[in-house]
Amino acid sequence: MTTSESTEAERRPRADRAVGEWHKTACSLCYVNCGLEVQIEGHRITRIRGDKENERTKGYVCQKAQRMTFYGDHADRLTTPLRRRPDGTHEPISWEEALTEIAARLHEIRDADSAAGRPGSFALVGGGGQGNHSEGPYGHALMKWMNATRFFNPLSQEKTGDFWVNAKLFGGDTCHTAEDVEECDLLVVLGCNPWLAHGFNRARNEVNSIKNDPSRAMIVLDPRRTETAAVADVHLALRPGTDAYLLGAMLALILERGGADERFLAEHCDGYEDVAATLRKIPVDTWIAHAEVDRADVDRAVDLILASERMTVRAELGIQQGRNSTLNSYLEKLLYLLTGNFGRAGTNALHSWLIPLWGESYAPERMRSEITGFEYIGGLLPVSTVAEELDAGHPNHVRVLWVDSSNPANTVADTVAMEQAIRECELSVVIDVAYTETAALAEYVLPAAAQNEKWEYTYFNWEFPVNYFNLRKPLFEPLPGTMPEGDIYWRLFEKLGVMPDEKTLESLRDAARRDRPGFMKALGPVVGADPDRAKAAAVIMYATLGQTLPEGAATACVLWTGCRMAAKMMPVQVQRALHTEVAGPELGELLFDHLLRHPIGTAFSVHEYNEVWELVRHNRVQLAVPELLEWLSELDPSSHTVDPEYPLSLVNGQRRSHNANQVMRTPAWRKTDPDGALRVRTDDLGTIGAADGDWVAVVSPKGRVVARAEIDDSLRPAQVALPHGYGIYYPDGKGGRVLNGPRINILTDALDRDRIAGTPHHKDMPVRIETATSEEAEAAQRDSLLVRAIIEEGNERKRART
Ligand SMILES: Nc1nc2c(c(=O)[nH]1)N[C@H]1C(S)=C(S)[C@@H](COP(=O)(O)OP(=O)(O)OC[C@H]3O[C@@H](n4cnc5c(=O)[nH]c(N)nc54)[C@H](O)[C@@H]3O)O[C@H]1N2
Ligand SMILES: Nc1nc2c(c(=O)[nH]1)N[C@H]1C(S)=C(S)[C@@H](COP(=O)(O)OP(=O)(O)OC[C@H]3O[C@@H](n4cnc5c(=O)[nH]c(N)nc54)[C@H](O)[C@@H]3O)O[C@H]1N2
Ligand code: SF4
Ligand SMILES: [Mo]
Repeated sequence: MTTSESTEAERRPRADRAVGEWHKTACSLCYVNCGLEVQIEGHRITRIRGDKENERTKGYVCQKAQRMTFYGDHADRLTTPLRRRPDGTHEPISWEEALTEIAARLHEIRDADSAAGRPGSFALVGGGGQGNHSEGPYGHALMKWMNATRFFNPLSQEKTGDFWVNAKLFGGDTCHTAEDVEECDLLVVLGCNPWLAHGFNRARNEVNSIKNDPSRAMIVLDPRRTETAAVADVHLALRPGTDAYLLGAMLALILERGGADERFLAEHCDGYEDVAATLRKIPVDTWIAHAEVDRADVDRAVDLILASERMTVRAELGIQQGRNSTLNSYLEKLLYLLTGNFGRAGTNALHSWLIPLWGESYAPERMRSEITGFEYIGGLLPVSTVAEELDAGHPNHVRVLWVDSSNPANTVADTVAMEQAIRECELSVVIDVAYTETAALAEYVLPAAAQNEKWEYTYFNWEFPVNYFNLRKPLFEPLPGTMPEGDIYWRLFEKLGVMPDEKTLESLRDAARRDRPGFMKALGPVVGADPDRAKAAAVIMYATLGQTLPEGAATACVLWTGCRMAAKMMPVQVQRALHTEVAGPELGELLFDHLLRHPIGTAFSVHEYNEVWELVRHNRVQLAVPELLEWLSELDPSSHTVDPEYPLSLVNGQRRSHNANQVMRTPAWRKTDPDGALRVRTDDLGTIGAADGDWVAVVSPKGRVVARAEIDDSLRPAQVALPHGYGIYYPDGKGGRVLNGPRINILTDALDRDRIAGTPHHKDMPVRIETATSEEAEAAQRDSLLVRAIIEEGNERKRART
C-alpha cells in the first residue's frame, strides 16, 4: 500500500511502529464495504490497509480507501446546529433551541394536515449513503409520525427499475439478485466499469484474473473502451442508449442458435413461450446496426455465451441510468435466466437479507403518487420527482423536506429546481456530518457524528450463497457538538412528546438487562397503548434496549429484530453460518450476540445453491412481463434521433479514481483529476477549436456548466463525460468558498426519465460543447488555483509531519 500516511509511518523507527494498534473497520466509500485495518492518532486515521483476515474481501483495498481519513477530518464538518437567518446565512444555535423549534413546527404542520384531511405533507430524502444505514429506521419513525409515505433516496434514481423487474419475475421488490464473479467462466459486464467503480468484491483482482486465465472470458457492453473493456475478450462499443436493441438482438440470436436452457426453463419458469415469441420477431440485423456494432463481434459474444457453463451478468448505471432503463434491466435478467445461468456456482442468484435495504411495495396495484402518478417501488418514489412533490401548486404538496445523509442539491436531477424547492418549502431540515450544498439552503441543520465516530453498518449485504454483515465499531469519540442519529431522533421525539416517561424507559431497560424476550413482552404494552408510540418503536428501542448493549452499541438494537426474523425465516442457513444446532427464538438471540462479538465481515447465512428457490417468492420465475414485452415490441430505431443542437451524448456522472459520491468534501483527498475534467475525444474537442486543458462549457437544454477539457480517446465518437461527486463548495481558507468541479445536475432534465421508475437518463444526456467565455474561464481558473492550493497544503502538512 502506498499512501502518504503509510509512508510516514514506514519512515519511523520500528519500535514506534509496533506501538500502533490496528483497528478493524470497513470502508464506507462504496457499497462493497471492504474490511480494513487502520491506525489512528488523536482524531485522525494515520495508516490504512486491507484486512487480510476479512473472509469476504480478503485484504483488498482500492485507491479511494487509501485516503479515507479525509472523510471525517476537514474544514466543512458541522459541530453545532444551525438556523437560517432571513438573509439566507446560518447562525449557530443550541441543540435545545433547534429541537424545540423543529418539534413545534412539525406539530403545527401535522395538525394542519389532519385538519385539512390530507396525507402527511412530509418527505424524507436519504436513509443512508454509502455507509450509514443505521439511522434509517429513526428517520422512518418520524415519517410515520407525520402520517406520511413520501420517501426518496439515491436508489430511486438508479436501482428501482431493477427492483420493479425483480418483483415481476421473482415475486417481490426485495428479491434482489447477486452475481458470483469469483466462480464464473464468463463475466458479462453491462454498462459498468468495475475497474474504477468496483461494485463487487476485489473487483480489480477479478478483472485481472479473468484477463490472465485462458479458461475464463469477459464481454463488455459500454460505449467507451473502459479500463475493464480494454481487457475484455469482446467489447461491444455500442452507441449510447441502444442497450435494449443490442440485448434484444443478442437474446434473439441465442434462441435462434438453440441456446435456451430448455430443462431449466421447464423446471423453474413460466411464460417462456411468450417471451420467445416476442424475441423471435426482433429484426436482428437492423437492431445491431442501430447499436452501431459489428455483427461479427455480436456473433463472437453469442459464441462465448453459448460455450459458457457458468456465466454471470454484472450490470449497473450504464443500463440503469440509460435509455429504456427498466426494459434494459429485464433484458439483462433474461440473458441469464433463458440460458439457465441462475442459482449455481458462478452464475446469478437471489441473496438473503438480514434486514432489507429497501421496502416492499409490490402488490397487484402498487400505490402511486397522487402528484406525479409514479408507483412506489421498494417503498420509494423517484427522487427526480422531489421538486414536483414540493410544488405548492398542488393542494397535497410536500411542506416539510427532511434530508438525512444525502445531498440532493448536488445529486438530484435539475439542481436549479431542487435548490428552489429546498429554499421555498415550509420547513427544511438537514442532518449531515458536513455543511453540504443542501445544508447551505436548509432552515435547520443538525450535526451528526461521523460514521467512524459511532457504531455503524450498512444493508449492502448482497451475497450468495454466503452472506455477510459488517457491524462497525467507532474509531473515535463523536466530535464535540455532534451526536449519532439515534440520539438526535430520541431527543426530537422527546420534544414531540412521544417518548414514554423516564421511569417507563428505565423499567424497559431493566427488562432488557434481564433478558431480551422479556424486554419484548414489556415493550408490547408501552407501544401498543399509543399509536404514536408504535410509530416511534425504533426510537424507543434505541432509548431502552439500545442503552443496555455493550460498548455503547445502541444503534445495533435494530439488528436484534432482524436477527430474530432471519432465524425464523431461514433457520437452517443461519445455523450453518453459526455452526450451531440451536433452534427457535434462541437462534435469533445467538445470531445477535454473534454479530455484536464479531463485528466485521461476519457470515449470517449460508445457503446451498438449490436453496436459492426458497428466496424466489413466486414458486416459479414468471418470465413474461407483458408491459415490458410490449415496450420491447414497440422499440423503433427510427425514433432514436439526434438533435443537431445537442449532438453529443454526455455520461453525466462518470466514476473515476478519485470521486466517491458526495462523501469526500475536501479536494485535498484527490490524488488525480483536481478539477473534475470534462473528458472528450481529440476530434470532438477539435470541432470547437479548443485544446487539452482549455476551459469549455457543456450546454444542455437545461443549463450550462464549465469544466476543464481533458483528452480521452477511449470515449466513443460524439461521447463526452463529466464526473460524479464534484460540484462541492468548500471553504477556501480565506473566509469564502471555492467551487470544486462541475455541478453536473444543473444540466439534467428531471423529466427525461424512465417511464416506470422515473430514473433520469444520466448516462446518455444530449449536450453540446462550446468554448467558455472569458469571464467563465477566469472564474474557473481562479477556483482551480484555489483547489490546487488546498491540495498542496494537505500534501505539505503531511510532508511536515515526516
Ligand atoms: N470511484 C467511484 N466508485 C464508485 C462510486 C463513485 O462515486 N466513485 N459510486 C458508487 C455508486 S453509488 C454506484 S451506483 C456505482 C456505479 O458504478 P458504474 O455504473 O460502474 O459507474 P458509471 O461510471 O456511472 O457508469 C458506468 C459505465 O456506463 C457507461 N455508459 C454510458 N452510457 C452507456 C450506455 O448507453 N450503455 C451502456 N451499456 N453503458 C453506458 C459509461 O461509459 C461507464 O463506463 O459506483 C460505485 N463506486
Ligand atoms: N448526474 C448524476 N447524478 C447522480 C448520479 C450520476 O451518476 N449522475 N449518481 C446517482 C447515484 S448512483 C447515487 S448513489 C447518488 C448519491 O447521492 P447522495 O445520496 O446525495 O450522495 P451520497 O454521497 O451518498 O450522500 C451522502 C451524504 O451523507 C453525508 N454523510 C456522511 N456520513 C454521514 C453520517 O454518518 N450521518 C449523516 N447524517 N450524514 C452523513 C455526506 O456528507 C453526504 O452529504 O447520486 C446520484 N446522482
Ligand atoms: S472497493 Fe469500495 S469499499 Fe472497497 S476499498 Fe474501494 S471504495 Fe472502499
Ligand atoms: Mo449509486
